Amino acid sequence: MPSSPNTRWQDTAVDQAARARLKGQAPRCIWFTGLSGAGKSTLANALELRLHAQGRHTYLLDGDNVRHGLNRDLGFTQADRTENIRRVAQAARLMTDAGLIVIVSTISPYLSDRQSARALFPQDGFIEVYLNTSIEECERRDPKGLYAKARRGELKDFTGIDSAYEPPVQCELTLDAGQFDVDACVEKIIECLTNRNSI
Ligand code: ADX
Repeated sequence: MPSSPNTRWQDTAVDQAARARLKGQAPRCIWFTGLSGAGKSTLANALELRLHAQGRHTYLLDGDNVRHGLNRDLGFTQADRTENIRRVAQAARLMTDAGLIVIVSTISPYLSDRQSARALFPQDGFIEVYLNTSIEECERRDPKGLYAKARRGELKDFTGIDSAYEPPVQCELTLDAGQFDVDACVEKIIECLTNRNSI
């Protein structure tokens, strides 16, 4: 929906199909969701490395990184997270329009926000990967010391502590990153992409 009644969609002579053809790949958005410390960034990195080595043109949108620039004005209230995910999804959408395989790594805790993100892509264009690492395991790892801070009451609205995480009801792939190692998880994602004719 346009923000103003006075704007009009402008078609471009070079379209997504033409851009993708030049790259010899099917544009996709691979969307990681899960708690902080679940292993999303590690896995997203490993996946990008693997796709890059295969000659795929990729880009990784990592929640922490995007919050340094495009989303630096947003915090962690429900409204801010919703806006965070809306912008990340729109950026991912633009990048797939450019012909890229985009990997998104954000907590994206709300079902409805992930649903809105999915709706921006064609049916086979959005692959949601849920890292179901338990809160106990994430808190045990606590790579950034944020769970400890949240428990001490020094960090409000922390996902899994005093802010909700809504797991996917239906997604393309669920990974138990507590059980499988990184290589095995990447393998499962590659298998999923291959089965869906995505790579
Ligand atoms: S999301 O909920 O809006 O999707 P996003 O993935 O962008 O979150 O950012 C999460 C990262 O921000 C975490 O990995 C963590 O490093 C940091 N962070 C800081 N404060 C919070 C908080 N209150 N809840 C969750 N993550 C937080």
